[in-house]
Amino acid sequence: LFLQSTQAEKMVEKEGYLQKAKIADGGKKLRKNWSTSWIVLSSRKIEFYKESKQQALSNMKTGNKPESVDLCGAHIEWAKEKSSRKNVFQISTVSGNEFLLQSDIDFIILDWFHAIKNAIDRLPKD
Ligand code: I3S
Repeated sequence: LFLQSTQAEKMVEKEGYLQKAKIADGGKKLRKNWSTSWIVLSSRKIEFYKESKQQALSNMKTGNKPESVDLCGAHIEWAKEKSSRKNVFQISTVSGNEFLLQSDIDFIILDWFHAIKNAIDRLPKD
């Protein structure tokens, strides 16, 4: 069986740098550790790259994979109480992964929040 993702699935909707902290993996709490991540949103997933975009692109050739987050059934909400930082929201996946994303710049975090929320709302819930 030959599987091919559709053009729509591959299309990048938004990309850029944000502060990221993964706080749970498969339902297990993790120690919060903020770092800059290059983030790529497409219709049904978000990819987190640890490196700069340039570094990530060159790593792709060597098969280095980013962390991929399935947005089907995911939740997004503002998470003021989860950090002393301003402008923090949380994404929680069906698989029990939780991520905090943050930017000091209001319009940047608002744009990201709405872009991710729209992507989630367009997807089937399961
Ligand atoms: O929610 P917490 O535990 O106060 O989060 C802080 C810690 O993760 C801290 O690292 P240590 O666990 O090594 O102390 C980070 O450096 C802080 O940035 C975290 O707090 P903020 O409020 O920045 O999310």
